[in-house]
Amino acid sequence: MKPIWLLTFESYMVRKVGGLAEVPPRLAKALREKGYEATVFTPSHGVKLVDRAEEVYSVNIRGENYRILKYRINPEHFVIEGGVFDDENVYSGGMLLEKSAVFGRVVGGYLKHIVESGSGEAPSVIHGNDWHSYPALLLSNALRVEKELRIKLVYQLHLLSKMKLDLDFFTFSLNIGPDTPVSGIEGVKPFEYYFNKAGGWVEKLAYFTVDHYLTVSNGYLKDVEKNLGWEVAGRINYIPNALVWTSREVFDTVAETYMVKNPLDPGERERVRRRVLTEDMARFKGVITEPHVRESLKTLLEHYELDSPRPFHDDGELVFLSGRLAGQKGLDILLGSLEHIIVEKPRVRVVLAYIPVEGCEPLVRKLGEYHWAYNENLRIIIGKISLKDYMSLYFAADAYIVPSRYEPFGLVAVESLAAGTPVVASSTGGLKDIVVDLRENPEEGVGFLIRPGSRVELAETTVKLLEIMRHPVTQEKVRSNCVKRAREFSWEKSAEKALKIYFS
Ligand code: NHF
Repeated sequence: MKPIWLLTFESYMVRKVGGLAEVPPRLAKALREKGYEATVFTPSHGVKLVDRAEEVYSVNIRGENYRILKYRINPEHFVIEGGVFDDENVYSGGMLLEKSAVFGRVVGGYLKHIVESGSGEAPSVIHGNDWHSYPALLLSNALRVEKELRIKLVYQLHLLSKMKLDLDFFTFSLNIGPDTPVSGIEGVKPFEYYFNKAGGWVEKLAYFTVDHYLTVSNGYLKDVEKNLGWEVAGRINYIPNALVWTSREVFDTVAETYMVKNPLDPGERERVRRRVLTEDMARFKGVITEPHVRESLKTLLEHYELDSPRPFHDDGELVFLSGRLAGQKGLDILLGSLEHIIVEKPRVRVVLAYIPVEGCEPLVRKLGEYHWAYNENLRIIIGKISLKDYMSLYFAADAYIVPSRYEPFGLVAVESLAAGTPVVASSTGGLKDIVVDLRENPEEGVGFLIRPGSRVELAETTVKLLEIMRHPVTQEKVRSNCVKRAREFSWEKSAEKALKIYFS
């Protein structure tokens, strides 16, 4: 069987910023379990994996030497290192365009090399994720036309960026001339034709020039269609994301630290919560991995004393939130509803664990002000914490909140369900597919869906959920619903759907 290449700017096995890092490697692993030779291609972003690697290809681009290193991990990774990829910033620091172009040229160069030398097997499918992988798809497209190759090109959108690029970018950074023949929805045409049709908008250009255009949930698919325009209606498909961790993995990990015997037992949950809130919080110190972001936030974090979280004086109902520190995630909506929640539930403990991204300074300032004002009830962790501590927070929580303005999938929601913790989420994108509302389905409900942006609804439903969780019998029932619901999101199912799309 011919290989399947999955291209991504993030893999949790090399470098992770957000949810994207979880998806290609997990899909690749599930495809391998079905007997397909799936490989993840990703830049090193300055990371050196400890495993021994074999160099499969090297190329010189503008005086820099780039290498593809093959790592025999599961799933197999081809990590590209050298030149711009020695830089540790993934999306920040002004190198992104250059990184995306070089990624394209190395992957495209490697494809050409194996086709011409016959030294390896050309893939049957190249599946690019988000616009950073598009240059690689485009160069593969041009090569496919030139050499009459049989390769399916697949593009999966994880978050609309509306990124626009100049024709110069393609001409100078990718060596794709305006006349280069590429194939697309209207057949083989000069590149400039599709470029103009898309107005330089990469996500639209991708739509015109790949064989299958996908996103990550049924809910988000509708948003994408609306955004891209009438031509795309009914022609986009989706492969749902799935579990980052199983309930077993969370429960086993938590049991190691907190000696939990029955993970659904409300008494045991409360014991873990007390330990987490009143003792262990002290060591939940976040690490910021992108140097550019770390530098720009250093003084702000010190100023607002956000650099090391203090434990709470005593226990209380725990509401947990996490994610990237971006406007999309709606953190300001939660902050706006805090007063209301605290008035109703004075002992509530709200813990936020957020990964900062470029340009998040205004949000950090806002967080800093709330941190001072709501000292009794609020703790903020900025940066990454260990997986074990992250799982413990999910496990200890009585409610998890996803106040996103829009959300392609919302991996955090399934992470929470797998930990047995119910979710209050905005009714948007993938969250609509994940959360079963307790008001509509009391038997199988796992939380509440609310109008995106509504502070009042957010406060009211959070208070309501905390009330429900106060009663041990209902709490246990809701928690077991969450665990059951999480099982619906399996990579096995998603890999099956991917294969149907690839080979249809
Ligand atoms: O889960 C991976 C992730 C999604 O909703 C998430 C997002 C970016 O915003 O598909 O991509």
